[in-house]
Amino acid sequence: MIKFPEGFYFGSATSATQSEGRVEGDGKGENIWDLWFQLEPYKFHNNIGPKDTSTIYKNYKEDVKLLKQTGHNSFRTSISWSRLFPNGYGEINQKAVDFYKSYFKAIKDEGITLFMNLYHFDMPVKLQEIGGWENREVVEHYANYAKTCFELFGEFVDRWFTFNEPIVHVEMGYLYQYHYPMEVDPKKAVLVGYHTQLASARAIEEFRKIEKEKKIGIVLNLTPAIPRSQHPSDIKASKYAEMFAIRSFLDPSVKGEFQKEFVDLLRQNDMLPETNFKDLEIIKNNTIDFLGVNYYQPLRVKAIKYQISEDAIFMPDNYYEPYIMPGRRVNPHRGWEIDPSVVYDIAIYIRDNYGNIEWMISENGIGVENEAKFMVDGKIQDDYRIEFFKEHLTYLHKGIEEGSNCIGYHVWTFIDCWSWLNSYKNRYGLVALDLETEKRTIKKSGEWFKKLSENNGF
Ligand code: BGP
Repeated sequence: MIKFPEGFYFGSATSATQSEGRVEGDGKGENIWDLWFQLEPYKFHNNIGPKDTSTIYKNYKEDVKLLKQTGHNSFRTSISWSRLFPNGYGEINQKAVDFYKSYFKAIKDEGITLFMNLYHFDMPVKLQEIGGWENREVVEHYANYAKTCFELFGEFVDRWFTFNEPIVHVEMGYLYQYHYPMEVDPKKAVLVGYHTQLASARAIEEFRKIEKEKKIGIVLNLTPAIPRSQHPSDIKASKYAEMFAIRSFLDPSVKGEFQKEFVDLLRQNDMLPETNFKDLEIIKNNTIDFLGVNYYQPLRVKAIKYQISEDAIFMPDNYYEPYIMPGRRVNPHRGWEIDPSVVYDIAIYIRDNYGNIEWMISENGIGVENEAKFMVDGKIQDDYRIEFFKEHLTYLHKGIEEGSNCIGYHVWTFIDCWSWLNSYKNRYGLVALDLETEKRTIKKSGEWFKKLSENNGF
């Protein structure tokens, strides 16, 4: 049997926008997802927008019972900035305060450790209108929002995260057009990334003034880049991939400093934002206590094939190309490679390069389309999901045995949730959601997860 350390966190993660849903009169302000859906609904799978997410806003009392029934000893969600501050700052929405207090208290009453994230891709529209993360003022609005959350909800929250996968809103919003505002502007992308890192540090600074015992971290999607071969060109490409995709946030978050080669590269390309010494000091002095790692797929890369033209726009993939390995194992619904052994690599990478900082798997899961076809007697028999978890946990355990300081494993996700542009195409939940009736039914994996948590292993 594979046994995890005493007190290991087993649970799941979700986010506010993906799970809460909206009801008339809830007082929530709009975020960029609400706006984008109004502007271009056809971009969203089956035209389902952020209003119609898993309805936790209405059903949280029942849902908290399901957390217990699926063996959660811990759970992560996020606070919706635009629900709490409809304008991003200023007046607070009292209905949001009441909802979150009651929701979080219900979770605590079940004895579940609560992890709370402050930002999951969801910029309030009012702040996007003044430039979003491009604007230094927004950093201060975020710091104020964070401080307000620590004050209002600190009694219920055990551990905090400042951001979920910050590289995503940088790359998807400002380089690759999968998130609003869908720009292609590398200089802005760098500025947005820099302000995001600064915002994370500012939140930590506020946290330290209020909270002396509890811990705060950041969730990153970090996987060591795997070069196609040991050829020096492929290895060089993998270093670039890590520089952009991983170390850009990992180094300043854990070590308080940006990677020197990264700063040099940005400088050579005239991409560096204006910085002031004080802001860099804030980043230096406010590093994280622990790290969340979201892992879905390996980052395989190879050397670029052609010389980049002089006119080319500065892009990360001018320096490395994704490598589609022949014979790779793939989840056809999402198109993502499956390689559980990378969990072990992550464990060792953090152990050896980042001072063996405390960390956890904060998301891992498999999204499957048309899951209803696996229904037998009203229950989804998702054995593939159980296998997926077991394989990843086996490699995680190996990393822990070899000294990596991992404290938990959270799956994505609790109840089938809305997945950005993919809406409800792929289902990830331990609990199935019927979109018509809002009925929740525990899947086979949810039952298995309960045993996993009770036995602290499998
Ligand atoms: C992570 C995000 C989640 C979630 C998950 C699954 O990167 O933090 O919000 O969406 O990916 O991905 P997707 O929903 O795109 O299938």
